[in-house]
Amino acid sequence: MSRLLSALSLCALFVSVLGHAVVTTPTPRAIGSANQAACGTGVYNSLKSDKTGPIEFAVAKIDSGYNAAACHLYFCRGLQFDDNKSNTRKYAAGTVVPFHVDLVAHHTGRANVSIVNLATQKTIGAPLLVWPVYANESLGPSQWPKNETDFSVTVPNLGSQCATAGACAIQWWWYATSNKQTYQSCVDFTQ
Ligand SMILES: [Cu+2]
Repeated sequence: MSRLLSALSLCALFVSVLGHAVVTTPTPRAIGSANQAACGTGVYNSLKSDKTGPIEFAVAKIDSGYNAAACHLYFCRGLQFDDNKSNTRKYAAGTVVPFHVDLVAHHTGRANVSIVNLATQKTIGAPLLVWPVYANESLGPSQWPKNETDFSVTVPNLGSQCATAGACAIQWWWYATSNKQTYQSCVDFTQ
């Protein structure tokens, strides 16, 4: 019994310490030196320590090296295009893009996938996909909806808005209302 209890508390410890979700397909923006320059070492180290961790953990590490004009933690997780110039792809209108999310821990919230304008930091058009309820923590593994971790979005015709690398990304966004934590991954593309 005591062994079971300690195993359970170890598990709870892992759930609270380890992070929570990140897109793994397509390969999303990664962290690099441009993030450290913009966000400061405290934020950089926090983001780097766990790519699935909530943005709020990094916000708690903001130090004097944080440049609010350059590091937008609640947009693409503060990860910078300059660190990801070699990781952009081209999506013609109508391209169906398969996604996989590594969902490490469930916290009930809501989520969506949108195309974002990287200059204005606003969404372009309606979300491509919306989950009114996401990662419902009251469900067991056998009940987890498969489309929370494996889904596809169809890239619309964006005119000329996304012609230049660094203009647009697809952003996966999850806000866990149950613990007030935010998760984002961005996939840079041109059209
Ligand atoms: Cu979590």
